[in-house]
Amino acid sequence: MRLINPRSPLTTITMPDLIARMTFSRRVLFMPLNLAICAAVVPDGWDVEIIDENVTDNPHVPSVEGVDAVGIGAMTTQATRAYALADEYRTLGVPVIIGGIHASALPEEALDHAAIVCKGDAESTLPHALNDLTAGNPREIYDWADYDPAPIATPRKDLLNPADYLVFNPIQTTRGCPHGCTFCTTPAIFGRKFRQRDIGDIVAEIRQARDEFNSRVFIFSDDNVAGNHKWALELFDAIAPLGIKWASQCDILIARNDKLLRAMRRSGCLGVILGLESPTASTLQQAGKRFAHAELYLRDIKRIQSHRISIWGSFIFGFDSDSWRQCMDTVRFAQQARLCMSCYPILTPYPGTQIFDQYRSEGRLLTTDWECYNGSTVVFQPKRMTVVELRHAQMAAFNEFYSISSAFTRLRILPLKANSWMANIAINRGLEYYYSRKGRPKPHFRDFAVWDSEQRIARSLGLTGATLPPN
Ligand code: B12
Ligand code: SF4
Repeated sequence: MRLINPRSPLTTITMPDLIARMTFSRRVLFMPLNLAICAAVVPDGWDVEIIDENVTDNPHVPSVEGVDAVGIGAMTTQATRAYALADEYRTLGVPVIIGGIHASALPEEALDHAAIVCKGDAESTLPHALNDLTAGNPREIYDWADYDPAPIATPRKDLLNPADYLVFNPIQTTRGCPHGCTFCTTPAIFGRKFRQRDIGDIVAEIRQARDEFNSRVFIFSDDNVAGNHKWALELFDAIAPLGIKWASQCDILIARNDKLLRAMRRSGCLGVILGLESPTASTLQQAGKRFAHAELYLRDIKRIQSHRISIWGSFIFGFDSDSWRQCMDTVRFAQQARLCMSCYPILTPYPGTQIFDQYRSEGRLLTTDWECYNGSTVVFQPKRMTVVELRHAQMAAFNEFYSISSAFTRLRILPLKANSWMANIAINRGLEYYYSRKGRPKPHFRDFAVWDSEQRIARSLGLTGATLPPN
């Protein structure tokens, strides 16, 4: 069986040399954990190989030799390429199975290109699909909801080349999330079923990575590693003796549990990505983040930081109440909270989410070219900004947050946070390089004020059409 990770716009549309600069010359940030897990659950009797198009210079050329079936996994931004590959294999007469987050949201669309679609976890579906294929009577859709949930599998990393990836040993400890944010694919596709992996398996995978690859710092590739505080405490106590360092994603409710924060730090937690989305209450409301309270953000962030756990704040730009000033205030908030890192993806209405349904029914989707669903392209009509303004606000946010003066204020010199400094400088250099290659000045929020006054002058003169340059 051949498993394929299709090219992602992150590696093709973004400058590949920029990616290399920001990943210490590795080709790709993360290894395709989904396919390494698929490989682990392929039934006995099948040979398996993984092809990651993102680590090769040339696109994969489909061939039939030695291939009984092809499995393709894709998030939305990879779907177009996934379908092109599936079409080529279908023409060659090879049965194609498509799975992953996008096909789980739109199985009928995926069926136009593949013989079989697996909805949800591969652990619960792929063995059934392959056994039926061998028996000659496969179904079109295998939905994980129809089967007992299978335990989270240990990935087959032996099928990939560690030298290609910055993060070769991501460890998954949980799957899903107990919350139901309106823009998020996870509850939309997997429901709010929050599943935890066997702690013994997690410890064994970490030990193996430590022994085999000398890995000391791990990324727990979860949506919400501490979605269940009681279980998370057990996990953190179990990994504390391993002497590793780790980082992951979770929700801000950890701030209310000192015991958990102490256990996190004791177990080697360096930092967490928090999906803060916005420090504005009305925006959090549209995001459906019912458990989060903007007015408590600063206090909660300080509490987490007081345990020497760094915070990477993830914010989203483009909700209906967002104006450019509000986006600017979000960056100022991130600076005031002294976040070590932050990111500002553009709101993207992924298929399957409440926001996708809402924007489609309101006629606000500008495209369903899935390659554009990448967090850097505006694919819907925003309410309080133009498309160009929204993209400008995103890049102004990155530019201002990662400026050297901002880094000095947030990180200070002492005590030296070497990792955070390195990451901040890498991103600062990356932005510098990006705009010098584009031959354009770096964007700032002050451009909006200039632009506003130009518009006012233009209007008073009866002229129209002044726009900011695209990023
Ligand atoms: C780590 C991570 C990243 C990493 C690396 C991802 C990677 N491997 O390339 C980084 C930081 C680079 C990243 C970037 C982005 N990410 Co991300 N990321 C994640 C995260 C937290 C974990 C991914 C992971 O390893 N999952 C573990 C695997 C095992 O889960 P899985 O992929 O769902 O696979 C299972 C099933 O889907 C199925 N399956 C998958 N493939 C296949 C194939 C076959 C044949 C079969 C049968 C089954 C099957 O079986 C698997 C095992 O059970 C997920 C959250 C999540 N829930 O997955 C978000 C997530 C995948 N990311 C998301 C997004 C939006 C992005 C970005 C676009 C963000 C941005 N704005 O920049 C970029 C795009 C990256 C790109 N490649 O182009 C969204 C995807 C939404 C969507 N509809 O596409 C997710 C779901 C987050 C969310 N909650 O919305 N991401
Ligand atoms: S808390 Fe994060 S992972 Fe959970 S539903 Fe909300 S955005 Fe998704």
